[in-house]
Amino acid sequence: MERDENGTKVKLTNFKNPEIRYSETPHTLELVEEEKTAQSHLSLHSSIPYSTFGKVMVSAYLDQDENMDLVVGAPGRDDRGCIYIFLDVEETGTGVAEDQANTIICNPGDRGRFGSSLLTLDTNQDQILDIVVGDPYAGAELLEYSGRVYIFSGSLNDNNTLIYHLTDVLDCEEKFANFGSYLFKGDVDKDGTEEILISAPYSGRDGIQRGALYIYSTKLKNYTILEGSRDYERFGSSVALSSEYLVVSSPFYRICWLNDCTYHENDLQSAGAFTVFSLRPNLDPKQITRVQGTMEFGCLGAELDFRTLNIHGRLQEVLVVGESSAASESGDLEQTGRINIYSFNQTGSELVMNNLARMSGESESGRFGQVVSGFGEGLVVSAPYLGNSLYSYGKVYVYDGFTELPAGDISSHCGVYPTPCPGHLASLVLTDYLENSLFGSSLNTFQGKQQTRILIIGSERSNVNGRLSGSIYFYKI
Ligand SMILES: [Ca+2]
Ligand SMILES: [Ca+2]
Ligand SMILES: [Ca+2]
Repeated sequence: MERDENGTKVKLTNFKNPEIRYSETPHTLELVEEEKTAQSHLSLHSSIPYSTFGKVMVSAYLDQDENMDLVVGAPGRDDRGCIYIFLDVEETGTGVAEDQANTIICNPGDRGRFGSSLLTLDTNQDQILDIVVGDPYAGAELLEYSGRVYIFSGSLNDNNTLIYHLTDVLDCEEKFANFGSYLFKGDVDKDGTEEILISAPYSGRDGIQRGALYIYSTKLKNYTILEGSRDYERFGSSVALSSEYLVVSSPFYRICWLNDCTYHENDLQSAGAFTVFSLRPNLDPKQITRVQGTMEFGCLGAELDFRTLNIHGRLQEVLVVGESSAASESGDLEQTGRINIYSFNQTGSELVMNNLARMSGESESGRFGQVVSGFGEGLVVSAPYLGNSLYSYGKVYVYDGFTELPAGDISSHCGVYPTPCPGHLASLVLTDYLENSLFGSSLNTFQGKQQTRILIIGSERSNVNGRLSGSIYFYKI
């Protein structure tokens, strides 16, 4: 043990990057993990207040070269929303996003939150990726919030410069549906081309906020709808696709106490659920099972992501499911959040899903598992609200794999206070230490030049260059 002006330092022997620090005034124990942190090598900050730049982002090869490009949503800008396109983003300089962007496209409508969701896909099959942008608040001027999705097709002009034209608009007939809140893509009918999946989580569907997922053919000619069945479940809030399965979440799903599912005080409100569909050639997805949450207000399915992880030294395809408002297993920490890692085993028509492991957040209200991403065999998990109700700073945890994965709650096996300790198995724990910036509200990973892995972290409420203007940070991991 040693003492300094900050208190008494205690060295730990069973911790990878070992140190907790004890302070006498007030009595606190703080986990010090300096060796696991890294500095961003590049950052971009919007200079326009309330832009929430960095709320969503997507990386793709947009122009015809081998340098990765990036599209970032700023849905709050000017009460309309805009998207920013950074070509060859690794070459971009640090600084003001408005100065560094190659192109900024703003909402063709007057009001809304254009850029709340983003996707790249070649809808007209001319070999140039198009940009699909959601505005779930379209209709705001009439207070109807039906939502709308815009398709901007890319083309090269005479100077070989990439330009975008608005070529399609997808509208939703239903008021208050928030169509376009989230966008996904994947080959749902197994014909070799990817469909666009558009969620409308507030869609009623013969009830209230049951939610719907519209599956559009690549050429946008027709669509099918999958929908929620229980009021307020918000089906479609997250989606994951593998080559065999489509998984759709309902994070506000209520577990009913009564058989007819009318309200009862013993209901588990917002426990959440996710529904697994099998993908079939040239047919609509077929529901095969639904997994329900077990914790009231846990919001199982706040995030879904198929990943191939190194577990016990073996590569395995798993479904990572965020349960971002779950309390810790001891019940001590409210809304700390957790992730659940499920394996899939299909025998004939029966699908068995095993909860291989869970990992919980380290702080009350942290929302660990709100956003999940990955790279290769690794996993990245964010907790954007870490802290307390007055002051929070987000953290992002990078895991290279789980060769030591114990069963059950793997974040409670570090044997030190405070538990859970999701940083224990992480190779990197990143934060911006900026108050209430929502560091980790979005994540993006891609393979950069010279085999580097690039992780981009969004802080949609960062105040670096203007109130709630938003920032993104780049790390080599
Ligand atoms: Ca490029
Ligand atoms: Ca195209
Ligand atoms: Ca298809």
